[in-house]
Formats: sequence, structure tokens, C-alpha cells
Amino acid sequence: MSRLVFVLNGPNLNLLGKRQPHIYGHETMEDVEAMCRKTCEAHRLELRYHQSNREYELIDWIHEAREKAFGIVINPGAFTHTSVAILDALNAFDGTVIECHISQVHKREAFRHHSYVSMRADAVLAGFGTQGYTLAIQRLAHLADTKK
Ligand code: CA2
Repeated sequence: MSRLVFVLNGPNLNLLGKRQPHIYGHETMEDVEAMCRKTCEAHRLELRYHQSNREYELIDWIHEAREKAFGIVINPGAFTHTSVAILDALNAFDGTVIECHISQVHKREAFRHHSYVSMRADAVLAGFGTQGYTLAIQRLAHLADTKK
């Protein structure tokens, strides 16, 4: 089994740490990437880490993951609540999908309570702050270590 994981981030997450720290914390996207790299190294996982404000780029990376990766951690940003196209792409991926939100979306506006991605996700994290990414990767590592 491949030990490659993709961590994908959607629109506006490049602003992490620069605005709205009361919701999203003080860590930047670069800090989150460094944390993901450290966690992956500790678990002997290979990592592809991306952020984009463009829906098609996220879809292209999901397609790329199809051929190579066993797991995807995805924070689709606001596309979570709007994108059937990202759901369709994830439905064509056979591995494990973990949806990860920094904020506790269910405590927020009603439009954030629905997620298209949750219809495919094998697990969902929300409200763990950026630590959610580490937890998601640890879960993938556990699956990689225990699945045949
Ligand atoms: O809680 C999350 O991780 C979200 O996926 C973040 C999205 C939001 O639309 C989802 O409902 C929940 C927004 C990401 C925007 O990130 C920013 C970070 C700092 C400053 C401004 C935006």
C-alpha cells in the first residue's frame, strides 16, 4: 500500500494567521504545512501539501491523488458548503478521505452546517483548530499501519 497522503486546502486559507485569529488562530498556512510535514515524517508517510483559491486546482489534485495516494485530508474552505464538483472528484477517489475544519462549523452560521464533502468523508474534524490536521494525519498513519 502507498504511504502517500495529500493535504488539500481551499480558498482563503492562505490568509490563515493574518486575519480573524479569534476564529482560525494565529498559525499561518506555512506553520500548518510544517506541522503536517513533521507529523508525516514521524509516521513515515509521504506528503503532498497544497492550498488554492481555485476550485479546479483542488479537483486536479484530487484526480492526481487517485493514482498515487491512499488518503486525503481536505479542508475545502467555503467550497465545503457549495461544491458538488469537489464531492464528485472525491467520489472517484478510492482511498480514505478526512474532512478537516479549523473552526467548529456547527457553532457558526447555518450555511456552514451543511457540507457536500461530508457525504463522502470517512471522518470529519471540526473545532480542533489547526491541531485537526495532525489528528487527521495520525488517523491515516494508523490506517496505513493496520490495513493490508
Ligand atoms: O473552519 C474551517 O476550517 C473552514 O473550512 C474555513 C473556511 C470556512 O468557509 C468554512 O466554513 C470553515 C474559511 C477559510 C477562510 O480562512 C481565513 C483565514 C483567515 C482569515 C480569513 C479567512
